[in-house]
Amino acid sequence: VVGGALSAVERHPWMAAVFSRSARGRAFTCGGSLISPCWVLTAAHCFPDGTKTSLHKLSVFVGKNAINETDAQREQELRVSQLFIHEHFDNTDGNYNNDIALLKIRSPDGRCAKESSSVKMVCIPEVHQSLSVGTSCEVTGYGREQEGLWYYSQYLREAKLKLLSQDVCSSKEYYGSMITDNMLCAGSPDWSADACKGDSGGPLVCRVRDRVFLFGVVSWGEGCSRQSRPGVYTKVSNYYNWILEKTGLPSLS
Ligand code: 4AZ
Repeated sequence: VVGGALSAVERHPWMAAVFSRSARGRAFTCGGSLISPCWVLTAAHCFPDGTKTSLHKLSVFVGKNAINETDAQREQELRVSQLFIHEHFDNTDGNYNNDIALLKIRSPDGRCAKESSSVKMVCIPEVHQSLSVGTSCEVTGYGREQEGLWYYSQYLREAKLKLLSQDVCSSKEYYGSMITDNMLCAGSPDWSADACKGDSGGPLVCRVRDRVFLFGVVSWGEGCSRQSRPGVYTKVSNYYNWILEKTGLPSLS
């Protein structure tokens, strides 16, 4: 996150961190959001091997503040038993259309995530529920604090962003035809804050009548905090029924 502030996982207790094991050890891969005790929503592009991804190489943490520190008091580590990548995820135009994936998580004792002050679920907006342009939302993540840095943030950070209109975001001064109806754009009016590399898969949340909803999944953008290049997010409300179908949950709001 660029231009934000230090957060605390208690402020965003649905925040998940996806790691993958490689020859070089365990590497932080993407953010995610806890939408039920057993399910984390993230981005499809976090899994370059697609449906061939080895699930036993993945692990998911919830309740985590620092990416390189263990906090046994707060964090929970979970295994991944299922991965659903959206059937129409498509990057042939370089715009990550349908950039959404679900991870089914399982604790070592065969249960799921346990709710606590640092671990809670976020609501999913209903189909095509949309907010007005200019609504203030928040993005969180462990990603870069500036575009040019090679390292990620050590700690969870947050930034306030405003929703942009589809018309502005798909204008030729912005991203043109790269923006589909499955995406939404959010930025700061002075371009000082944005998601950045490493924040992918993580949450863009907006408060509606005192409840917090996951409106976006960090997906892409040209650089970070560049003028007229806002962050692009998967529009989660379009996937309400897809999420119900894959998870078998009765409701999400
Ligand atoms: C990335 O590479 C990335 N400024 C994520 C978000 C944004 C840019 C890049 C948005 O993961």
